[in-house]
Amino acid sequence: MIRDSETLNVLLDTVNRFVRERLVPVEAQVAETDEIPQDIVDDMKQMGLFGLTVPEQYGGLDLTMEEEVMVMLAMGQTSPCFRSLFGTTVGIGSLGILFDGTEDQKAKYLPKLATGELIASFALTEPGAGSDAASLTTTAILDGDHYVVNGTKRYITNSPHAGIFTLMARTNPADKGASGVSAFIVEATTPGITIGKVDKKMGQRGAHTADVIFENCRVPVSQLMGGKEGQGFKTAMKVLEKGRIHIAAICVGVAERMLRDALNYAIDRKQFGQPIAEFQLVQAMLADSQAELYAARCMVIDAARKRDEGLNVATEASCCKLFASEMCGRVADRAVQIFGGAGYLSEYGIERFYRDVRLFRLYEGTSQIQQIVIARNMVREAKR
Ligand code: COS
Repeated sequence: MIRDSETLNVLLDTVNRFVRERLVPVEAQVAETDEIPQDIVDDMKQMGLFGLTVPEQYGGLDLTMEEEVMVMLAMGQTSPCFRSLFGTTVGIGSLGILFDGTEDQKAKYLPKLATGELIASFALTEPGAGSDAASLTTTAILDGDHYVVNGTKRYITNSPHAGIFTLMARTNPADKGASGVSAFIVEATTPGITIGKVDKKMGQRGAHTADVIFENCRVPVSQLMGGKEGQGFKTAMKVLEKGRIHIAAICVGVAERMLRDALNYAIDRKQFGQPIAEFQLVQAMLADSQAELYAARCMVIDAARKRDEGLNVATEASCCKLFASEMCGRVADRAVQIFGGAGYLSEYGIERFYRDVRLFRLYEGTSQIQQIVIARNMVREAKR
């Protein structure tokens, strides 16, 4: 749902200009240094990018899903590490508070998240619990008016910068399943938290992940999400469901960028006396990419609209994430192929995108997890 297209267009114009004039020129530098320059971070805060999804009453822009998708399509036109910096704060790191937090928790944290004063991270994955998220073993044991948290969270995006963690931990160790898990808002300054070494990754340099280790970390009872135990897994699933549409939109945006770069290269590059864009085998790669991109774009917008209408989009969200992330990988591969030898050299940038987008098929649920969610929902629906 687009509430006011004029206001949205102003925002999109601003984001498009920011991407074109500020982000694209520093893509290579950020990849080289693994740091997003502070003035860019400050500009992102000022533009309200950290508060895209926070309700207006807490100082955010309160975008609908369709509006958020539009902004992500624009953000996708540059290296995905830039989106990642505010992505956990507008997405998986803060949505738990928005969906299931108490009024006090919302009032305390959402305004600071909206301005970017606090960065939020989502702490679900563990060394032994990835796709099987419900098997997590981090514990949070009630002791007076605190929970004592012990365990290690892995691959936690933005953890080195986080002000708060949305933490999923087992409050009932006797219950090994999803219903033994609770969600907490944990302030990063709480004693007993150590952030591990920043991970060396295949791509998305500038976006940082690390382990978060909790050792007898005493978290006040007031930080239990929604004041209710046993709801944490469901909170995580709801958060991830929305996050999957957001990621799918980014996949579409980045694929558009890669295809545009490949098309321009194919028009410029001459072999056998003519631009390689005139060769049908190259055209096949361009056309397949364009068709798949169009399909993914339509899917993402459709899912966003349905979510805005209040419909259950669990299946659609997984379809979008599955198709858009796999599409993005295929487009990246064809783009490198069209660039030929230049596609393998870092100075042309396309090999960086090729590495960057590989993550899309893995995080916020692998492609195989999306297939499982889709098929399970189909079977459940058919049995009804
Ligand atoms: N919205 C609300 N509730 C949901 C839900 C959703 N989208 N999906 C599941 N739930 C609920 C279920 O209804 C169930 O509740 P009841 O027991 O009351 O019926 C509960 O959550 C457990 O669900 P389920 O039985 O499906 O859990 P499983 O352990 O079988 O796990 C998968 C399901 C595999 C889908 C889940 O573990 C998953 O998504 N894994 C991937 C995790 C992930 O994306 N990690 C990325 C890390 S963050 S970058």
